Amino acid sequence: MRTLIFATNNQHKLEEVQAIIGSDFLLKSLNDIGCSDDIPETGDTFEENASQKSHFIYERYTLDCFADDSGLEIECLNNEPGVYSARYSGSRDTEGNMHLVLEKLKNQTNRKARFRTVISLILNGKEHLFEGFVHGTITTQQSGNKGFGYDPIFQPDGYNITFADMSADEKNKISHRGRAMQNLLKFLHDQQLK
Ligand code: ITT
Repeated sequence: MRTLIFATNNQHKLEEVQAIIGSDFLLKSLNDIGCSDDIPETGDTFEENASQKSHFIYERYTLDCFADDSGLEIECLNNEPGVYSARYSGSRDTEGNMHLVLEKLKNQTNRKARFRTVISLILNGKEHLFEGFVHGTITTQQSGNKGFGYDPIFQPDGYNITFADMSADEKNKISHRGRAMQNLLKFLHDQQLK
């Protein structure tokens, strides 16, 4: 079985990706490889940040690895918070971040948004990028207690519940990260690396 390192410090992302990847690959976390560094993310785009994170690990450990950079893009806010999603309110305070979004969208009728993920995979020293989107709207109040981040205020198109109201399986089937991971898995299967 092939081993892949997922370069993230976000436990929720790790659990989502573990559920998607199933038993086809042995997924190892940064903890599993003894990496406790705060990996820099200084890019202006999801692509740059995902690439920065995967290269950081590859350069130190020379292991096949991937990293995801993701975030929420809100149409009427010129795609903010985007790459600043994790610290939109100035810190990693999920409640504060959601509160700021709801405040900025107060009285806004255009509440269209999307989540986007870019994954950078480094396999045998070569980088491959994968992308996933999910379109939806920002609700007027929080609902649900599952998931993480902005899930309680994001309602995917075609549903009348938020990501935080969904089971992990349901979210993974339609989410930005779920779709980007499906693209990555298809690539690995096509290369017969399973
Ligand atoms: P790593 O960089 O260690 O992977 P992170 O939390 O810093 O973890 P990102 O830089 O990709 O991850 O920041 C993404 C932020 O966007 C994240 O902290 C959440 O606030 C939000 N986000 C990303 N995916 C999300 C999802 O599926 N549901 C809700 N919010 C999400």
